[in-house]
Amino acid sequence: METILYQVADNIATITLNRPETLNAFSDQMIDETTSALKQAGRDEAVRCVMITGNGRAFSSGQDLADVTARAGSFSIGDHLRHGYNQLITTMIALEKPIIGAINGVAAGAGCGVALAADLRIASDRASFMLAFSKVGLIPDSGVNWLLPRLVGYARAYEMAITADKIPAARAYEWGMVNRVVPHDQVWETAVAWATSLAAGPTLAYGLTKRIMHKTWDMSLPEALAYEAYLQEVAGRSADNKEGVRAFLEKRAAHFTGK
Ligand code: T3D
Repeated sequence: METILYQVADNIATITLNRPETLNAFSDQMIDETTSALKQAGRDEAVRCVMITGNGRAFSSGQDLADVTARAGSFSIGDHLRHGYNQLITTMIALEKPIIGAINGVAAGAGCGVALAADLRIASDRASFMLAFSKVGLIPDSGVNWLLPRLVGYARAYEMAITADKIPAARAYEWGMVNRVVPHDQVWETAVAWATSLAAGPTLAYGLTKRIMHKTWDMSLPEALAYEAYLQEVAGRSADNKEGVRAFLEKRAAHFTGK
């Protein structure tokens, strides 16, 4: 990996976007490496929580605009999305382990899309979110049109898209885009503390919860209830369910294995 750092320790995989000279703009290589790292975290049984952050003062400034100018006239942005960002966002949503975004600075354009595709966001009080797409004459992509209105509602999402205004962390919290805002120097330790706690949790149940919460958006109530019964059957057969019940009855902390 040349554009990101990938590290696994204490059941937590950490992905650090690492092109600080461009505010961690996404080159094709960084899109591919981030996607590969997420897939690797998904396959690795030792990984029970994933963290994603940016090196330097930004989370990510989105698509590398210097690369855009080097494109041939026949270049297809649609294909670029299909083969790049769409794979990245789909991998994040399909990864059945919690992903924490430690949002250390500005998250713009596709960088905002990646931040929103994390399951939980802890933002530095210096962070901001910006749908920079319209500034370069584009529509939002990288899942933003699906993710953002669900978090903040259509009017706020549309406003962010057409103004490209920077939404500071405090307002993002008020709008429901982030779970916590902490002083800048505490963002990393807060994210690690949360990840450590999640990595000791019932990983299978966390993963199935992520799956069902995404799937039920498009379901009727009867379909959602049926799907709950189906997945609860799976969770109910897990070692963690047995351990959780036993631990409650024995009045002790549960020791979950994630299985
Ligand atoms: O094309 C497709 O495939 C479709 C996909 C599109 C997805 C998208 O993400 S479209 C949106 C692309 N992103 C942007 O339009 C954001 C561009 N950046 C900015 O607006 C600003 O940089 C920020 C608001 C993010 C931060 O502003 P500021 O003032 O804190 O920093 P800065 O001075 O603008 O940037 C610092 C350096 O990073 C600077 O380089 P230099 O002058 O120090 O050598 C700047 O050029 C570089 N940089 C920032 N963003 C990008 C970038 N370099 C390449 N690509 C960038 N996106």
